[in-house]
Amino acid sequence: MEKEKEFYERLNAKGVSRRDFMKYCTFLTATMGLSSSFVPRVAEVFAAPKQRPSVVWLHLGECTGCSEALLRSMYPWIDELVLEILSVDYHETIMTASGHQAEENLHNAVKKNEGKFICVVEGSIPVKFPGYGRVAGKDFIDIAKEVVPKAAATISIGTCATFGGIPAAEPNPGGYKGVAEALGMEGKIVNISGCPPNPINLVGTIVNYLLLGKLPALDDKGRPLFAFGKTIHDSCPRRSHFENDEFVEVFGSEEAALGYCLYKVGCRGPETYNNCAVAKFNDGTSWPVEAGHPCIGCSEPSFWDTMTPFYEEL
Ligand code: FSX
Ligand code: SF4
Ligand code: F3S
Repeated sequence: MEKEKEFYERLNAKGVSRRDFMKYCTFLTATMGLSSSFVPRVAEVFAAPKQRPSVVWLHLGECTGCSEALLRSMYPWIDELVLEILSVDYHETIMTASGHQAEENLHNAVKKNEGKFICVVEGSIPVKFPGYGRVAGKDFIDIAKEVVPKAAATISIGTCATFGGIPAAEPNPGGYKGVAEALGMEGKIVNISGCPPNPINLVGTIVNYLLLGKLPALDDKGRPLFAFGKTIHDSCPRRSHFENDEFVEVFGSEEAALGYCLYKVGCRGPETYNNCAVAKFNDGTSWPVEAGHPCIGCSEPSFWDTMTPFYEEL
């Protein structure tokens, strides 16, 4: 109780009311596909955490947009909430340590918490020329082989880590692959795709794990069904225009101003699985199609090769 009181006091000091926090928990619970009866238990995961699992966050071949998405564009205080329920022991972007000290943190975290830590991997792995990507003189593939099998659970975040992403685009000279494929661990790693991915889907996966003691159910590509069970097209607010043959053919046109369907200017929503229409980005502000931009299929494998040329009808 005392812990919970302190938590709400800390939130208050950041200008976040209990009401805002409960609103967030309601949104998160719904995104996770749980009934509203779970809202108080989801709130408790943050307010009175029973455990604070160690997290080792690896950066491989990527642009760091995934970390940026988590740390900057969500509710301004979500990063702090995540830091309250997790002990992030290694994260190259946000840790203060550098050089040998950083390396030491990584080894200590893995050794001390073997079989218990959560590994989050951002970025893909070059397998043809492993030396294309290195940290501290070590190839990405060796870092991943050393850390990932020792984690209690591994989450690949972003399309690079899940399916290879932009680094793996044709002609892919380095032979980049997603983490599960590079390590031969398909089906054993949770894939949260998207370039960038939506942070709420990472938070939902972790809260699911802390609340229910297990990872969420996955689709055949290793993605949580709560987020990737439907296509963009299934939940698109422009869908009625699609059904009525009302299409945007030119950007900036009257049809575009009327919010017509973006299929003819290249929308890949019908073949892209993700919850962008419901979860939205930037504090639930908007998402590509709402902003008038077609979905480019950024959460599907090989999207850079199979969904291009962008802006052209399928
Ligand atoms: Fe990839 Fe993450 Fe795209 Fe970037 O780091 S999923 S390039 S948005 O951000 O890995
Ligand atoms: Fe489907 Fe895209 Fe049209 Fe939305 S804008 S209805 S996702 S084709
Ligand atoms: Fe990506 Fe399409 Fe969503 S481009 S961010 S999956 S709308």
